[in-house]
Amino acid sequence: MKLSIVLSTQPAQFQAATFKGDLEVNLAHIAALGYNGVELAIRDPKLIDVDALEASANKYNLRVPAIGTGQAWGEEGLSFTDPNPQIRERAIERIKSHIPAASRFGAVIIIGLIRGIVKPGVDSTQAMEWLINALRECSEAAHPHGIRLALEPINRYETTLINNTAQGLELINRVGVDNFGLLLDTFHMNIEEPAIEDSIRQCGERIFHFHVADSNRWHPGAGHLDFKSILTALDSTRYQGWVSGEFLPKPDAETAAQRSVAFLRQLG
Ligand code: LER
Ligand code: MN
Repeated sequence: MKLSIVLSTQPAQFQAATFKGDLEVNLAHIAALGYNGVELAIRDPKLIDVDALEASANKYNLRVPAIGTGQAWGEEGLSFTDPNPQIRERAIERIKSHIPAASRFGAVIIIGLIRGIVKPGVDSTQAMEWLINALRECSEAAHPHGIRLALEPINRYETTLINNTAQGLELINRVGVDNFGLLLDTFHMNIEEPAIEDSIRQCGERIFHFHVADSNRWHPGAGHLDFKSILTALDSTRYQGWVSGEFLPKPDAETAAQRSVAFLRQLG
């Protein structure tokens, strides 16, 4: 099992990015704990020195399987479904601007909260149309670089657009491009899916990335999810990607990361 963990490259409010702060120190800790990679949360690639980042990741022998983009929503309010066309356009350009770094690392680009919510006064059919067009445009721009986009179904308390895998699969059909798939997150699945394992099997080869957190969003092993059964279902889809920890830094980031890697590795 290839294990990674979320690391924020810039200050952010999002609480479940386990590691924040000094990048080099965090990379050293993550590698020492036995992780194989880091999922980088990047608000704006313009603020990042990709060469330096690549050199640091290489120094600690860490891969970068995915790039998280949600901070552009959390910190700047960019979204694919904002009623203001300029904000929608900036969100599309922001996602396209991740393509060079994603190509460098061979990383999946994550579409989380930057998809937005159905804002008051916006018709939900219209919001869905904006979303589909934006996803198609970004996926088509990423395609020649061999880069894939993964939309994450996110629970109802955080967004009103695409909460579960059934909606995610319908969206895939409507976007209609091969390099667009899903990121499944066990925390959100525990809230929204009738049966987590069935949903994983239904998504099959369209699972492009996978987040793990327990039912309470602490590290795996701290809540009541059955990770043995969940990972067996993931394996049955012939998933070749990464299992990426995205959980609260509780009781603290290092302890959580250490307990997660120990717990997941003993599951086999
Ligand atoms: C991001 O991966 C995520 O899971 C969301 O909860 C972001 O708020
Ligand atoms: Mn997630």
